[in-house]
Amino acid sequence: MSSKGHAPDKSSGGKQSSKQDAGNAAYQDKSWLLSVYQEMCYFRRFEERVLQAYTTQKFAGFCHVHIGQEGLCLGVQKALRPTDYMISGYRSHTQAIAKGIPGQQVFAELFGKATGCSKGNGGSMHMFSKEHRFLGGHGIVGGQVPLAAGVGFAINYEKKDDIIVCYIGDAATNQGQFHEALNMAATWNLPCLFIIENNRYGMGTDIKRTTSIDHLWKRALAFDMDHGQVDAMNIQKTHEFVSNVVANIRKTKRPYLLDAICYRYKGHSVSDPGLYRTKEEMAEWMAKDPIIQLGDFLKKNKMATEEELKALDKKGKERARADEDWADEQPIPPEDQVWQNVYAD
Ligand SMILES: Cc1ncc(C[n+]2csc(CCOP(=O)(O)OP(=O)(O)O)c2C)c(N)n1
Ligand SMILES: [Mg+2]
Repeated sequence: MSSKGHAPDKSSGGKQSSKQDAGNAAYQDKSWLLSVYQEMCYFRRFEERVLQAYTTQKFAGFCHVHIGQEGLCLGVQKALRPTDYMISGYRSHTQAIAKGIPGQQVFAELFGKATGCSKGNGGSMHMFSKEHRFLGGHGIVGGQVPLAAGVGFAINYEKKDDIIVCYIGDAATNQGQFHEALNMAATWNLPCLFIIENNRYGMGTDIKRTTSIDHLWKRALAFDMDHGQVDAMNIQKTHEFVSNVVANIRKTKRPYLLDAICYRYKGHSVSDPGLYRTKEEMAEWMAKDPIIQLGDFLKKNKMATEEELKALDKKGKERARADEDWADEQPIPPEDQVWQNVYAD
């Protein structure tokens, strides 16, 4: 693993470069691959149900789905220990599930139910679970980055060998607090893995119109921080790469900035039809779909047939439906909950 990072397509000025190919046999284990295939299908079906529930007015407010970015979500999670922390932005339903929060509780949270993971107080943008060390769900763009640095500081203070993964949007890297927090993390050697979910758009604006650099890993150069770039449409590459990064952070305690190249298929939120993108661009990215890529790999290597893959997808679909059905039956919070956690006792 490089000490100062790499970029597969261009030298970053780092000391060494590290490989990105899915060459390690551990990541070609059949049962592991089939299980992550099924989980990615479940995440996709879950988000499709969320969209459907929103458009049929089962809930309201903000709602941002993660469809297309499943490979990153799962590839990262599989590289972590349960005691590691995670913090994210508002596009985090399936990240919360990956971190261990039951999908039923995420659906119940969307519906504002008492048994939602934030007791129905948070909604789509504020999934949270202390138990599962998922520290939000944050609606303020970039707001999670200084919080992640704080958690990194606490991990070191308590002499633990956990790490914190902090997801950030590409547009969020233009926020001042992103730069302040990365500077602190690098200066104090905090065990933070900052992952840029580089889907190339901030709402409807192409990154090229807002950002002066061509590769977002270059943000790390200003802080002399370890960094790299990964093809996050491919779960095998992502998992192998992130596993190495995580092991390195645990060993060195140095933070890392990962530029994860991905794409969101839907608009920014439920109210955005995404018309600023061409059909050709969409088709180009959908051809690299993480679920299709892994399915093709499984078929090519005779690990699964088309029928077996369909059956795994069906299971994912049923699981998502069961989550929603469960959430439908849950009670709404008691009226006096509205005053809880507002003022100090
Ligand atoms: C401080 C702040 N400024 C602006 C907004 C409005 N806003 C919400 S999402 C967003 C774009 C963020 O894009 P990106 O960071 O790339 O994340 P993505 O939605 O692509 O996952 C903006 C400008 C906000 N929520 N907070
Ligand atoms: Mg973005």
